[in-house]
Amino acid sequence: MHIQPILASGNSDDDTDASVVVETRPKTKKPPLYKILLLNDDYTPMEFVVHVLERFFSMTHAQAFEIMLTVHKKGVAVVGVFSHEIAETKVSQVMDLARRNQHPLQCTMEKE
Ligand code: TYC
Repeated sequence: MHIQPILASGNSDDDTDASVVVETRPKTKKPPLYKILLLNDDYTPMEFVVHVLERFFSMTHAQAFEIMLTVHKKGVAVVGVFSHEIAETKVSQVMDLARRNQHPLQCTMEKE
């Protein structure tokens, strides 16, 4: 939704136009949020995925195990929702750890 200043305009278009801002509503656009998605694959060990969810998404072991199983069964799950910068950092951290451990785990982000 666009919010614009409300203008009171005397006439339309010339130099004598004495347009005056009579009211503005405060522009408080909420920052967009991004979902982080974890994707299933056939090779990443379940324990590694659980570890990733505990480490980067502050889940308990039980929560992490449950979400890991959801991804395993359904193919994908949202594992968190964050600002763009935080989401980008977490995706990088997950992808980096997976790569360093030679697992094909994939993690992506998309605007909510
Ligand atoms: N499917 C994997 C296995 O059977 C486990 C797994 C779960 C992998 C979640 C990725 O995001 C994932 N070892």
